[in-house]
Amino acid sequence: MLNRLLITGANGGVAKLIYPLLTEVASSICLTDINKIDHIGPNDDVVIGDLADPSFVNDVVEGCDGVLHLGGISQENSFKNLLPANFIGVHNLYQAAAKFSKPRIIFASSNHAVGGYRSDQLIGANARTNPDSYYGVSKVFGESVAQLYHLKEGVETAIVRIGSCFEKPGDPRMLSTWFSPKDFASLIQCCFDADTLGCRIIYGVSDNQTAFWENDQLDGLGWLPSDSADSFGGNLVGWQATSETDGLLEFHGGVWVRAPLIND
Ligand code: 15L
Repeated sequence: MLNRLLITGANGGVAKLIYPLLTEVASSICLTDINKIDHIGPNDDVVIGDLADPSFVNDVVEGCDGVLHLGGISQENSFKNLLPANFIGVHNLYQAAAKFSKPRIIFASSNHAVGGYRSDQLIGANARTNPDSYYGVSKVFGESVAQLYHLKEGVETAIVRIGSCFEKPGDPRMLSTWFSPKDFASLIQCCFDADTLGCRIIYGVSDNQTAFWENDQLDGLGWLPSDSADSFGGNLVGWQATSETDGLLEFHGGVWVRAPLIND
């Protein structure tokens, strides 16, 4: 068990889903976000701040023996808007990790780092990156920083290319990309428990029959997903096709692939 886990982006949707499932991961958790955080356990504390500020990041990383990095903008945006948290923030995190006790990091990357592949292409962890958005580019950048800090400083990272982490699959694409919060929480536990993690790429996806990704870097982790979108039997309550969902099933990244770049 970790002594102190840092969770960045603790006010985000994924953090809210998995935080209650992390009770066995650490004796105490430090929750950080740029916005106010409501949920908090008895042994946990909250620090509000900006990932783009290196002194804030140093303060929260110091004393932690594990980091779950969920922070940053989680949707497509302009390069300018993504720059502070998604690029500078991730760099600040790795600098701080190297400076203090080199906590193991779970880096929440995204399927949008490889979103440009077509849906009939099954890819493994070594496939070339193929971002579908500036957001995807920011995740590719974070993955590269993780790799660099492993090489130069020995900081270990599980790069988790998250598919769609929601309570349930919400559209037909998610029957392929869904990652149950329970499977993500068990992956986090296994990554912190493993004797050696190194720096590896793991697809954050449940055991969905039509998944686009092959998890070929799981050696020694003892993790396999136990949920599956198949169990919903294609039952997507509330989903309706609209002109905005055209092409949803064409690419790994869904409709993000054909969306115009946001430039400002
Ligand atoms: C992501 O990376 C986003 O953060 C999330 O909101 C979803 O859009 C997800 O990918 C997805 O592709 O379903």
